Amino acid sequence: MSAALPLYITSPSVPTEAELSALLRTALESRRLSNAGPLNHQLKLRLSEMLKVPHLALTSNGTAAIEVVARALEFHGKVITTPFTFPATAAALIWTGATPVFVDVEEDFLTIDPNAVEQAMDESVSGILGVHVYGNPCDVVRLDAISKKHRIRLAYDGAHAFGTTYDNVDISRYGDATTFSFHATKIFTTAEGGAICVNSPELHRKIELLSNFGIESEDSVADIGINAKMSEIHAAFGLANLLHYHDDLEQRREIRKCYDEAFANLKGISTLGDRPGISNRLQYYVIRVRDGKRDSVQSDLKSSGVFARRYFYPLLSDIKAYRQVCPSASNPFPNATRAAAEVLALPLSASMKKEDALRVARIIKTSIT
Ligand code: T4K
Repeated sequence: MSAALPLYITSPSVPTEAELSALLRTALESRRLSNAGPLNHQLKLRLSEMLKVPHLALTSNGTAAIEVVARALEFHGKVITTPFTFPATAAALIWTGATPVFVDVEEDFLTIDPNAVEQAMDESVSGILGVHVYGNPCDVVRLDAISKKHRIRLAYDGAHAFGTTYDNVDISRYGDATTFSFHATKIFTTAEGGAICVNSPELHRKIELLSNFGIESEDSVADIGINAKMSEIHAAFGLANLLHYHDDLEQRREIRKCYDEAFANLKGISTLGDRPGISNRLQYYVIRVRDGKRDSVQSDLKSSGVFARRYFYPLLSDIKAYRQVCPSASNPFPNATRAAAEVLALPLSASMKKEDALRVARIIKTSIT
């Protein structure tokens, strides 16, 4: 019997060489490689239609997308966010001159707790940056009410939530702006890339401007922007990947179902639930391992060639560099702290087979019993 192949947290969806080269030919023949070329235009159109969103801008990655949004919404002073996230969320705030104020997350969905947001509110808060953790939306209704009450802007880091709908509309229709990541590890990928969705045409224009150095025309630089543009090569990769996107989702759904069944009544393990009203939470499959056994389960998986990841550990509030610039980091975050000690993201990708998921579940069962 041959040894099982290693399984990573993800394996990117890739187009075939023929699919990609057909699209790349446009860029190669025209020698148009960047700066709002025809492939960017096509991808923008396809994604806006698919998500049914009014305004979508493409970016070089999900981190740059947050930075552009922070500038476009004029975040300054304090911005309330969560310590239970990938470093990019808070780093983007700090790089654009704001100070993250960390607050705790909700126990069930691990998204920012609206009660904690209310409690942290003061006059120097200019915005809220929620994170749709693992594709589970924040409590968008309550956060919307809080941001309106305090007259501050509300943005979402939706790096994990591409294609998620809430109450049958795309998740990016909530708040002032939502960012997505199209990194290789994401459900829809352009290798590196991202997007920003907004409802307001004025805000969209500002975002496009800021993503291209603030250049309005040959004669005018209207703002202090940066380079957050997606290249034509990355846009070609995205367009080619869209050919398989729905099949990929189906396969991910199958794997998720398999895991759900395997962990349904397993003592010591709980799975993360979906916030009611959402669809398509297929970016990450996350379990919580109780009784302090998370790290030994991860290590047993690793010994068998299964590379699960502790997204998100450590909490940003426990990282020295963040503690030095975020006074709020020394506050207690009981829900986030417990989650950081228990969560384990298991391999999930469209190239996995049911047998792979069953193998992962078997190792976990043996490890915890
Ligand atoms: N906000 C949130 C909430 C995020 O999670 C992220 C990114 C962002 C913002 C920022 O978006 P981007 O600026 O990245 O667009 C990975 C990703 O690099 C990162 O995009 C992602 N979140 C994060 C959750 O995961 P690492 O350091 O865990 O990646 P790495 O290199 O260890 O890769 C994980 C596994 O994926 C590897 O073991 C194998 C597999 N892999 C990875 C790559 C890059 C492949 O099979 N092929 C590949 O090309 O951060």
